[in-house]
Amino acid sequence: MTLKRVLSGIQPTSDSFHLGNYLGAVKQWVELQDGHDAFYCIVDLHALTVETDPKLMRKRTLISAAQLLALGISPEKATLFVQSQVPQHNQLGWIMECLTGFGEASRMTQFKDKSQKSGTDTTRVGLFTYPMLMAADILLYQTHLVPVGEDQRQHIELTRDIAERFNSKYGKTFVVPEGYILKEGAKIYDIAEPTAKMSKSSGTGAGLIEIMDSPETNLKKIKSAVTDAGREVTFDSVNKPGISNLLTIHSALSGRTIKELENEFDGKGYGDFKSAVAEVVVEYLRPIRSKALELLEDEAHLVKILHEGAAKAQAVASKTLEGTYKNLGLVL
Ligand code: AQP
Repeated sequence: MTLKRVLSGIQPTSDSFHLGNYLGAVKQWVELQDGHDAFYCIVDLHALTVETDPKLMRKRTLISAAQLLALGISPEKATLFVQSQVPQHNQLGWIMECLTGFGEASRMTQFKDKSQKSGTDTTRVGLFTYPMLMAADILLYQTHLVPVGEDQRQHIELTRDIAERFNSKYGKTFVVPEGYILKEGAKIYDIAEPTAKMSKSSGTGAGLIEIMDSPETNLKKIKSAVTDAGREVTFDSVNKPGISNLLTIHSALSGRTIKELENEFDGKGYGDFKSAVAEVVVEYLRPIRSKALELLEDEAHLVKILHEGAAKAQAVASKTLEGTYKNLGLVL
């Protein structure tokens, strides 16, 4: 039986992943590497859509690899690689751009939000075409499942539309992928501003729980998390977004249901609850951070894992690209 293929990517745009990246995406990556043929990619070309510093780019790519391994991605089970080391991504990316309508691309809310924030003078064309490169990332691997957070749903829909359009116009070339988006925990909110997505590029930093931050820093941030009116620890995302977000985080990391947590904290105040969340988060992240720091001490080993992953990825990607060129009538 051939295993279903899984693909997902993460940008090396920060010195640390945050809890939203982990709970919305990477935790599922780890689970899906068993029983699936998984490809996980550090999408450095996507990171170039905003201002970058070459020194930071290298450092953050390696930090990303170290964190993914520390979080449980195994190079024996999954193919872990860097996007720019597989040139077929750019090559198929162009084809995807030529298949996407300008109006269709203009409807992408992530582009609208980000470009509105930074203004047209500093917004790059690459940010606009980012979803088409993402479609290429996915379709190159004949992917069945794409584990991502809720914020990527629209990009997955676009990928499906492009794949279906290509297949019906030029003959069956791509598997039409499905998003793998959790019902609960697919969107983790900023703990200082719980109506906004936890994100590296927005917010003050006070609401961002980072995997590579020290236990002391994370403890402090969670104890200062914004809560809501009232004192009942109950899940109500409309009236109690702060407490609901903390319940989601606790539940995802401790494996206990929201109902169990509501019962445990029945009659106790927000202070006790926040202390419990802080302890769960800090103890969960402590060994992961240590492991990532240890892996970073041997850069050559990290680079070797990534090179081996890129070779495996290229073998699959080159086949799809060849089929795509052939179906488009390009002379091979
Ligand atoms: N807050 C979140 N909740 C759930 N999932 C999230 N993801 C990101 N934020 C949340 C998921 O993480 C994966 C990697 O995404 P990325 O590499 O695109 O990271 P990002 O979008 O750069 O992370 P940020 O913090 O959201 O950065 P900004 O806002 O600066 O672009 C994806 O599967 C994503 O869904």
